[in-house]
Amino acid sequence: MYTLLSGLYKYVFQKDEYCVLILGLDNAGKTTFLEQTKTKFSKNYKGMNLSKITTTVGLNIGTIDVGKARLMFWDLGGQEELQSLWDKYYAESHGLIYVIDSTDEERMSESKEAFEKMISSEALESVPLLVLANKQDVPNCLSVPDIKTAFSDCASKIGKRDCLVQPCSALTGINTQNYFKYTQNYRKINKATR
Ligand SMILES: Nc1nc2c(ncn2[C@@H]2O[C@H](COP(=O)(O)OP(=O)(O)OP(=O)(O)O)[C@@H](O)[C@H]2O)c(=O)[nH]1
Ligand SMILES: [Mg+2]
Repeated sequence: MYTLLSGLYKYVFQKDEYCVLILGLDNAGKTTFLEQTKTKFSKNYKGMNLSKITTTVGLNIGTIDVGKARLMFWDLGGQEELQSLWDKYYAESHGLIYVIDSTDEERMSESKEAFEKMISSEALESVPLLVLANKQDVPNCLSVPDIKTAFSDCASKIGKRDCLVQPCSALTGINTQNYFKYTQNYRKINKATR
């Protein structure tokens, strides 16, 4: 009887927990995105001043609840010397958000290389991927089709994994909730495959 009741309790109240990695070059807007997301999804969270965010040395963690899912975000520093730490987190992740600075045409190939290296990892093989073309509030930034062209070499490495590319602005909050749809996708996929 206890087992039955505790099973029922868990079924009704316990949330499925997922770890979502937020990666991308330094200055892409990962921490801004995390703060914006925490503010949007957590009722009592008083968001920090987005203009006061400084470069991440190490990692920031944030948790939000979306329906029956609890998402734990790991936002890692994107500076070159910190990128070697990214793969330590791959095996534990259920979802991946890769943030691109759409205003930084000069570093687009550097971002593509970091992305390519990341998705080549076996540990991420079945992990669904959300690519955010960030800073779309800035006039004349690169569009999603421009970014898809710059990343076109990576198509075969993305393979059949679930991948969505979204324009957004972490600073203004435009489109930052779109990954909700993605969350539902990865829940289904991860339940089946991981
Ligand atoms: N205009 C604009 N600026 C943004 C946006 N998102 C982030 N920024 C700015 O870009 C800069 C870097 O943002 P961060 O969130 O610190 O970038 P990060 O990817 O976490 O960088 P690292 O921690 O160094 O890896 C900050 O000055 C932000 O205010 C955006 O959507 N639009
Ligand atoms: Mg950061």
